[in-house]
Amino acid sequence: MIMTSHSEPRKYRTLFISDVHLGSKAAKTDFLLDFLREHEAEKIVLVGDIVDGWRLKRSWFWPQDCNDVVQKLLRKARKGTHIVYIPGNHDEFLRDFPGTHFGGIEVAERIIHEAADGKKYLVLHGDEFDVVVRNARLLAYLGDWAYDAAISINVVLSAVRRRLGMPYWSFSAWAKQQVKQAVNFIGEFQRVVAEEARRNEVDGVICGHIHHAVMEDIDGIHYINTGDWVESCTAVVEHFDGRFEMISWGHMIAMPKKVKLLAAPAVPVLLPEGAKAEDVQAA
Ligand SMILES: [Mn+2]
Repeated sequence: MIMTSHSEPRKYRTLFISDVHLGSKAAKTDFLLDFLREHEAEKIVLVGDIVDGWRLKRSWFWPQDCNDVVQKLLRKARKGTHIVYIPGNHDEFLRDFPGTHFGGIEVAERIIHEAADGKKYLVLHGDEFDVVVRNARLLAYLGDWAYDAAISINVVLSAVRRRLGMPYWSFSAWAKQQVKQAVNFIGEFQRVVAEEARRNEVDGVICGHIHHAVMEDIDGIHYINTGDWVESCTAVVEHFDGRFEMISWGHMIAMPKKVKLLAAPAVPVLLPEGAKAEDVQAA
């Protein structure tokens, strides 16, 4: 556990965290615990893949740190923090419970977040767009109905696979194996998600899933990806004036681990042999 001696935690209007992958050995729970101690917000949105259900299904790995993270969040909820949990594809077991609450934490498929400055943001995990990115050219040709159908089919297929006990087939995972195409994939994903925000007539979108933290303008849409707590240790905060900021917590703590962190690929297990992290990071 990391011991730090800061005074008061920093306060924000909203805090967005995704892709913690609790239950996977790669989860940087010590960093996250430290981060949660130092940061408070009126509202915390968990943007998916917080618990790695697939990993847990294969082999149970749940050290005390994982309980500490859950306890920390539940305690914050008890103390009045509004916490929303948007399930991702790794914690899709929660998708069967939209609208329910557990321990004061609300489960929702996606939400519209209204920032302090009145701007609206669509918040979702983002895995439903894997299929759209994969078939981008075909869907553009076929039009809107095919786009909607592709997303619905993907949702139904993954539900069927789940019932059969099969792991979710993730296009992003597959795409990252094709290292040369990974750069294209990230760009395509961002474009498709921004397009979904436009369809919802909002100013921006906040998502996770591809473990690529970034805040940028994509054709007039404010695209925010919260990154992950497997490698980059990033979170996005909304200040009380509606301004968003990316916080990179891995770089905030000076410790030997940092060197390893910077050198590790975004999703180490997904890289083919001989591939270098830089190949993926090049985007
Ligand atoms: Mn995901």
